Amino acid sequence: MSGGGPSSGPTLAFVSGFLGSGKTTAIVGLCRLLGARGVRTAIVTNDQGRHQVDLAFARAAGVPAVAVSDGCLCCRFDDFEERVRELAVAARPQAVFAEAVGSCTDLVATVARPFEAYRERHGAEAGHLSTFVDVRLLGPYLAGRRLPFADHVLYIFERQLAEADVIVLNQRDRVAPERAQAVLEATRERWPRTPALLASAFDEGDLLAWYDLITSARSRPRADVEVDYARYTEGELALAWVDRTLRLCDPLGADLAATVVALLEATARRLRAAGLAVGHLKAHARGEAGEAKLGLVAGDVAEAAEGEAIVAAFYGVAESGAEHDRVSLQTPEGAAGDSVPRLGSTVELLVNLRAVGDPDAVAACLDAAVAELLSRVAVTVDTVEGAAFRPGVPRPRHRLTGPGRGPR
Ligand SMILES: Nc1nc2c(ncn2[C@@H]2O[C@H](COP(=O)(O)OP(=O)(O)OP(=O)(O)O)[C@@H](O)[C@H]2O)c(=O)[nH]1
Ligand SMILES: [Mg+2]
Repeated sequence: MSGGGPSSGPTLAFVSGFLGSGKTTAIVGLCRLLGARGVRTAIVTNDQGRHQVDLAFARAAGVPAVAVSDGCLCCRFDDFEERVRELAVAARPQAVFAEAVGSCTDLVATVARPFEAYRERHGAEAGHLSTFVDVRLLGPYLAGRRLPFADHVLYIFERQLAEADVIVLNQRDRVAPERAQAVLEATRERWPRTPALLASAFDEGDLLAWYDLITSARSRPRADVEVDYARYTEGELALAWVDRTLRLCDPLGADLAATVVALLEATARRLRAAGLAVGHLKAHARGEAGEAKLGLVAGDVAEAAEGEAIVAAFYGVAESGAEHDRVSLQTPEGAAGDSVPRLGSTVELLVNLRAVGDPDAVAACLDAAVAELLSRVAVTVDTVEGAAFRPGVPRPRHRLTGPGRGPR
């Protein structure tokens, strides 16, 4: 990334990687670090839905952010360019991070190359494509163990890694160092031409090492990977997207943070019991006393599973599987650890739930968790809006392959 002077446009780093791998956490963390060092940054978030937890979280952290919504960057390429132009004027960033939807692949051909080719339209430089992956999922995947996703979903997971300029093995703080190192070595064996690093999205040194890699990695031809769109489409269609905005209120004025955590954990428990493997259950909660992002990802469930039982862990092995349903919390400043931040007694909760299965069945788990909550505590819950759908067939606006070189 050149860093861009006042007269040149920003450099744009593309960030892909499976649902819940830690893209937003790392990007927001890095933007805050760079901001403290005087580098102006901005973020483009992207989702198939309209109301994005990632956008809310980036803005809560004070990073200028815009969203490409209702489709992925490749299908909404013109909108993507427009948003980048808008950002360049509004925030004059030197570095922009564009996060792709976690179920997207083929980004080199359909996003990075077209972005390079149409530089004069938006004025930004195309940088590297970093692919994030949860080390807790990649380890078992490379070892040939079964993961609870259909083959076509795993196809997307694998293609994202195959086309990366840089692979970031994230969530390293969640596994023993020697295990993380073994996954790094297996990754280098599988994709020997691709620089790979272990990271925790909450570790400043790791984030700066990632930045260093994407700003200094030598130019190399962008990887031209084949993508079988029939399989890619099958993978997308196997997933469910459920978005919901809820307004919770405690009439006695009590803080609702623990209630929000309980609601999401009950949703996770019901998904498991229904055999619907979670990709990412994420939420942004904003109350009069504070805000937080809450989440549970596939890797958390895999981590909670013992030994070979990863698949079983996703499918209701134990009613008492509290470990499997533990939601983690983040404040705009960073990891919240075990402490639950105060939110207040009136909370707007935006839920983005991505799982494998039928959208109505996934939505029903959230509905049932709300009903369970209402039967237990005296809060009111109003649904402001909601949607349940499948991500849809990928139809890129452009697809460019060829001998073009990667970022300089
Ligand atoms: N301990 C730990 N938790 C992490 C790390 N990175 C992300 N998380 C947590 O993992 C969850 C998912 O992180 P996100 O940054 O939202 O993941 P994402 O890839 O942007 O997810 P999608 O946009 O839904 O695909 C959140 O609950 C984070 O707090 C990490 O390196 N270590
Ligand atoms: Mg994200």
